[in-house]
Amino acid sequence: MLDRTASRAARFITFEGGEGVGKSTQVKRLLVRLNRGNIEAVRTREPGGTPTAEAVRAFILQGRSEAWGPGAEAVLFAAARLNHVNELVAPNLAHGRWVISDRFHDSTRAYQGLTGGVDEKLIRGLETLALNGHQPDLTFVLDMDPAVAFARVGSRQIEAALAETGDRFEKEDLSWHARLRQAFLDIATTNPDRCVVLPANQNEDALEQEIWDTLVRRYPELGTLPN
Ligand code: T5A
Repeated sequence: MLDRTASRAARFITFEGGEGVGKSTQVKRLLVRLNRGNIEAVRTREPGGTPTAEAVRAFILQGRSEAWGPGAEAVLFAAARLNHVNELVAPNLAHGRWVISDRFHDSTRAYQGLTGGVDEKLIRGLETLALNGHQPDLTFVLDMDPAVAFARVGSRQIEAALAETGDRFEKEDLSWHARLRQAFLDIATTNPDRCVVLPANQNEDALEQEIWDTLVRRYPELGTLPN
């Protein structure tokens, strides 16, 4: 594991939640805001972030592992995560750069574990391997009714369905996504020091401000940066 003692101020922030709740939008906005304050930060995503992990992403999201079941998919996500952590997350933190990730290990807990039914012991074991000691410092769980979130990404889904390229998990029905929403809320309840749940059904500017206010409360040194 790389040493983070030389760069204590660099934080590892993750964004989690169901499909279409606005994670990518807020990850991009946070990066801009940090950079405006001369804070070095990188944006990444899961599955993905490195060429190897992006290849695993394409394989899973095209549905090529679907028949193998959620247990095998959890292993694939963990393999991608291990590469992502070792090649991108850990080196950037060690160099003092904040890392902002669009999804991370809570997505495996929620999708494959709590919603997909994969045994918790397997999920925990894979987590120990893949995180390699790099727990996020803070996780924003963006929460909203999945029916409303689906309306946001609706046109994209219809196009994907027509082209038969629909994302593996967007194809699940609404009751599945309601269970997924509850899974993220349960993860936040059991990790109150790390997770902050924010209502995502508000406009982009308002949500960005709520995220920033949360960060400033937790890391007061950010309060001196320009808005
Ligand atoms: N997965 C992933 C697992 O099963 N296990 C794992 O371990 C991991 C890591 C990844 C898939 O893989 C699964 C989960 C996923 O199914 P993805 O593309 O990363 O896929 O994830 P999605 O959640 O599907 O990404 P989306 O792009 O659909 O959702 P976002 O990022 O939450 O939403 P965003 O920001 O792209 O916004 C969606 C739309 O809404 C608008 C945007 O402009 C955009 O059009 N929007 C808003 N509209 C109104 N108000 C707001 N506040 C808005 N914010 C954004």
